[in-house]
Amino acid sequence: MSENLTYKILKSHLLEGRLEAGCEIGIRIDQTLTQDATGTTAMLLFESMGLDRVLTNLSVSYVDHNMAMFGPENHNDHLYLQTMVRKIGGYHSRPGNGICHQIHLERFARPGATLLGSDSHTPTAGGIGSIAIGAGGLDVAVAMAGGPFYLTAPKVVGINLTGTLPKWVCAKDVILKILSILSTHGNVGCVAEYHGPGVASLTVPQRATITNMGAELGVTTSIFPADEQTSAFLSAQERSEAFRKLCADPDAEYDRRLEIDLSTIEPLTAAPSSPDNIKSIAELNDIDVHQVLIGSCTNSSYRDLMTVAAILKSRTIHSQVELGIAPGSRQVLNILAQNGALSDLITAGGRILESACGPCIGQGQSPGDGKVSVRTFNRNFKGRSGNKDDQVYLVGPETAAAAALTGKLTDPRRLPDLFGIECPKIDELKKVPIDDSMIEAPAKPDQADKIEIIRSASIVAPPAAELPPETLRGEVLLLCGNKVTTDHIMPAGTFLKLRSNVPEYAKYVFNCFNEEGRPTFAERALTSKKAGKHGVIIAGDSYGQGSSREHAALCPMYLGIKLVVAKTIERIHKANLVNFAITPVTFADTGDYDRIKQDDQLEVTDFRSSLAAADTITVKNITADFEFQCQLNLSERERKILLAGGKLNYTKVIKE
Ligand code: MIC
Ligand code: SF4
Repeated sequence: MSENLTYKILKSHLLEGRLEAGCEIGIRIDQTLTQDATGTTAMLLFESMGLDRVLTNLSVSYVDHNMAMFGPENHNDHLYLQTMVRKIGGYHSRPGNGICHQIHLERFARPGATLLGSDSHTPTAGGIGSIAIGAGGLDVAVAMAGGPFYLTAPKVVGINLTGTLPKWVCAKDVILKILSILSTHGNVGCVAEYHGPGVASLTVPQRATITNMGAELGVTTSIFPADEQTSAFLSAQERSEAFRKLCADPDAEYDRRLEIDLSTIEPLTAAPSSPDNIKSIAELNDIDVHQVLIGSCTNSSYRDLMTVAAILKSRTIHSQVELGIAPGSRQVLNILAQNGALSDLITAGGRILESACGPCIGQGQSPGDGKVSVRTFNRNFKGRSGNKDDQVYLVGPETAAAAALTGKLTDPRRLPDLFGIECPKIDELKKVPIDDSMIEAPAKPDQADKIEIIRSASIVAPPAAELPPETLRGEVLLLCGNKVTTDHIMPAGTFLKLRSNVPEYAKYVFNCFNEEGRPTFAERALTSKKAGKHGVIIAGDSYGQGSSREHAALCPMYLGIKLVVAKTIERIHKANLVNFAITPVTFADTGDYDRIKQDDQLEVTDFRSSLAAADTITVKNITADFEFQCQLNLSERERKILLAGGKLNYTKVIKE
C-alpha cells in the first residue's frame, strides 16, 4: 500500500499498538528536547524515577525562556539544569545560545528521526523531516528514561503545495493562510503533511516557520519531506551525514486533502487575539502601530532577519514605533554581526534583544495601553504580552519591517511605491560559521559521579498526586468559556521564575480571572480542599490550547482539582491532566454547559470504578438538582494512569 511520510516514520518507530488512525500507539523516541521553563520539572521528575543516564540517542536541554533573572530563581534553575543534564548524559545549550527550536533545527534535528520536546513548538523540526512532537515534561522524562511515547495514531491531512510565493509574501503568510482554513480547533489527532511541487521552492527555515506554527492548528505535528533543500541546509551546517532522502509514496493516501497554491497567497496577519483570526494586511492598511517585535522560534532565521535588515537599511524607523529584534540563535546573530546587517538594524533604530524567547513569553516589552503591537511571533492570546488588554497582530518579517517604517499596518507590497524599496532576495548561505562552544557535551559515564548537582532552595520537588476518590464530591471552582489557553490557566511572563516551586506558582492559577478584593482562585480551591471537597473546572471549547506547560495541570492538582469537564480539550493538555491524576471528561450534551454555575456542588458516585471501565459518568448537580452525562474518551493506559494516581506512580508500578 502507498504510504504517506508520517506513517513511514511512525512504522519504523512503532513499539506498541496497531498503526491505524484512532488507535493508541507507543513509539520509540530518538531525541528529546527540554527548555528551562519546563525542563526543571522534567529533570526533577526524571530524578524521581531513579535512573542515572538518559537512554535516548540524544537529549538536549536548552536555556532560553527564563532569561530576565529578576531575583535568584532563574539563575538557580540554570545551574541546576547545567549540572543535572550533563550528569545524566544530555547536552546543555547555555543561556545566550538561542531558542531551543531554532538551535535544534540547526545543530541536531535529523530527517526520519522522532523528537519529543517539552514545548509545544517542537514540531519546528518537522521542517527537516523529523516526526517532532510537543508533550508535557513528565512524558519527556519518561522518553529520556527509554520509555515509549504514547499517542493516538493520527489522521493525516495532506497539504499539496503548488506554485511559488510571490514577491513580499513569506512562509508565515502560508501558515496564516492554512490557519484561516483549518482554524485553531478541530484538528486534534491530525498531522499536517506537506507535499507537492511547491515544496521544492521552500528552504528548510521557511518550512520550519510553517511547521512551527502548525502548533497553533492544534495538530500532533507537521512534516515536510527531506529533499535537496534539506540536503543543502544540512551541508551548510556541516551535518551532511544526517541527511536521508524521505518523501511520501507517489500516490500516498491522506485522510483529508488541502490544496494551497503559493502564488495566490498575499500578506496576512493573525489579528487580536487568536492565531486563527486571519485578515489580509491590505484590508487593515493604516491601523496605527506603536511597537514592532521581530524574533521568536517562528521567524528569526538568517533569511528573516536579513530581509528586515535589507528593508530598513539606511532608513530610520517611524518616530511613533519602538522596534525590538531578538535573533533566534547565536549563529544567526553572529552572521548578522559579521556581514554588517546588525549595524543596519541598529542604525535604523532597532533595539537588539538577546537570542532568546524574550517578549514572546511576556519577558518584557509589554505594549502600552490600547497600543497596537505587531509581532513576528506565533501566539497573540490576550494578555500573553504582559498587558491584559493587548492588541497583538502576528505577521511575517516583511510586514513587520513595513510597519516599523510607516508606523501603520502596511502591506509590504506598497514599499516600492512608498520608499522605492525593492523586494529583498535573500539566498540561504552555502556554509555557515559553526561554533558549538556554548553547547556542553554530556559527561562521560565514568566522569558523571564527579559532577555535583547544584540544587538551590528555590528548587522544590513537585508534589505527588493522589488516588481518585470512589465518590467525587465536587465543587465548581470556575466556569470558563471557550479557548481558555494554558496562558490563562498558568501565566508565564514574570511568573515564570516560579516554575520550579509548585506551591508558590500555584498561587497564580487562573490569575487572569481573579478580581481585586475577592479571594483568588487558589485561595478558594484550598478552602474547598480543606473542607474535603474535590475541585471541578467547567470549560467550553478547546480547553488547554497553546503551551505544553504541565504546570497547567500540576498546579491545579496541588490545589485539589480532580475533574475538568469541557466541551473539547486539546491534546497536550489532556495528556498532562491524566499524567497528574485530574480526570478530563467532555460533555455528552454540550447544552449542559449553560446549566452549570460557579460554586455548584456536584457528585459522582462510583467515580473510581467508572474510571476503570465505563465510557460515561453521570454527574449530579446537587445545587441545581439535575444530572448530566460526560464522556470519558480514555485509552486503557490512560485509565490505569488515573487509577494509579498519575503517571509517576503508574511508571513506578510498571517498573516494580
Ligand atoms: C510558549 O510558547 O507558550 C512556551 C513558553 O514555549 C510553552 C512552554 C512553556 O510554557 O514553558 C510551549 O509552547 O509549550
Ligand atoms: Fe519561546 Fe515563544 Fe517559541 Fe515558546 S513560542 S518556544 S516562548 S519563542
